[in-house]
Amino acid sequence: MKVVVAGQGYVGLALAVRAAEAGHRVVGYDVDQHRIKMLTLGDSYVQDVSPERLRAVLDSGAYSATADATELAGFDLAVITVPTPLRDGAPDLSFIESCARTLGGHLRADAAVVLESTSYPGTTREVLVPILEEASGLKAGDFLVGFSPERITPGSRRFSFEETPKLVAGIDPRSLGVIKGFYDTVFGVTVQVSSLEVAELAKLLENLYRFVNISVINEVATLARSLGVDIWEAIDAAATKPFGFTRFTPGPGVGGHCLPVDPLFLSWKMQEELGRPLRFVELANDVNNHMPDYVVQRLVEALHRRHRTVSGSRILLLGLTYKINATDLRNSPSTRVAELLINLGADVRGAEPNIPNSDGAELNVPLVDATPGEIAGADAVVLLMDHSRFDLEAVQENASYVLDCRNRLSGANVEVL
Ligand code: SAJ
Repeated sequence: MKVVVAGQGYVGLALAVRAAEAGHRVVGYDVDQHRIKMLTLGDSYVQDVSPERLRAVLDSGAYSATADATELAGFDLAVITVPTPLRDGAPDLSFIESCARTLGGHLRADAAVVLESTSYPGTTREVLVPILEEASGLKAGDFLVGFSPERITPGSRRFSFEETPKLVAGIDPRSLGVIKGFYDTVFGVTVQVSSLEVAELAKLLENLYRFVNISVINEVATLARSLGVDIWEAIDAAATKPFGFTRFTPGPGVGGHCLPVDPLFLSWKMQEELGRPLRFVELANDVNNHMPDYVVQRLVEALHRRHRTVSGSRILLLGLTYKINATDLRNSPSTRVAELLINLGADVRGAEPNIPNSDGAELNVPLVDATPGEIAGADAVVLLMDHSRFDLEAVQENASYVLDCRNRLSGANVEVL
């Protein structure tokens, strides 16, 4: 099929390259000219798409990248993989809307448009379809429409892109048939559901589940600490139960552009529909958002025991991106920890091997390498993200004090969160 993938970020590029490898003729469309320039040169900026794979589909002619919407003409199937951020707690669908207008201008009868971007139940039917109809002069049914949530886990070594089952929904049986037929050529397993809204809600359930359950563990971790009980051992013990329990671990907060964001789509829709908040999301948000404060509170206590104050102390933060081995800084709790410590007058430095030190400009802390000297020179080290690139032995040996938020270290100089 002639396939357009609109939005060439970590979701769209992975899908575009995979579809090209599966034999489709794919046009990767993005409004960001710099991205298109890099893609055309074969430079992949997406962790899970290697330059070799990108160059192979470029060379074969199966994939091309463009910012020129006229090159979208004649597509059989277009997938929308653009961001759906929140603006002051409300969904910002402007990227979907502008993309729909662009695609609608090239939408022909019997061609399909699939939304992959995460949003509240009803978005495809109530927002996307009317714009496509208006821009194309056609009616849904003349063209095909579907929703298929992305399930990419950046940097995951366990679950590959194509092996993760893919939910597929269509606005009508014909849409479902054609769209499922496309995804069957790209993914090992596709799972069809009976409506667009079921697929939209399923996606939000996946991340609501994680977000709330991580917040439960975070809150109980603060109690366990006060009781002098090792929460990490208690979690491992609970996890020996082979059913009915999923292992989540405490941390300095919940970052990224999925977990802290997706549940808020549901919260917003609940308020819209029923006039009251989705209380679990509000509570989980509050607990998770206060974990950076809890990290700082633990540091204040630890330094106090050493007759030091945070003010004037040198503190080395290990791991500034939002999760282990991630390269993304979005909503990272680490930057909140840094901000709180700087406000208390600490000399804060950050070690983040997953981003170039030059990217430190956008961060609020100077970036250093986690050398034995930097570790030994700090009054306190905080292990926030236990990236594989860190030499944890060197941390354990050289730090005078470590607050270990990931339970990876041991020793008299180590305290766990
Ligand atoms: N976190 C904890 N404790 C945990 C798990 C996570 O504190 O037990 C924190 C992480 O440090 C991070 C945040 O939560 O700051 C989010 O971590 P995550 O493991 O959920 O990773 P994400 O945000 O990349 O979530 C994605 C999601 N994938 C999609 O939305 C397609 C999620 O559904 C996946 O389950 C998750 O990856 C995954 O399993 O890696």
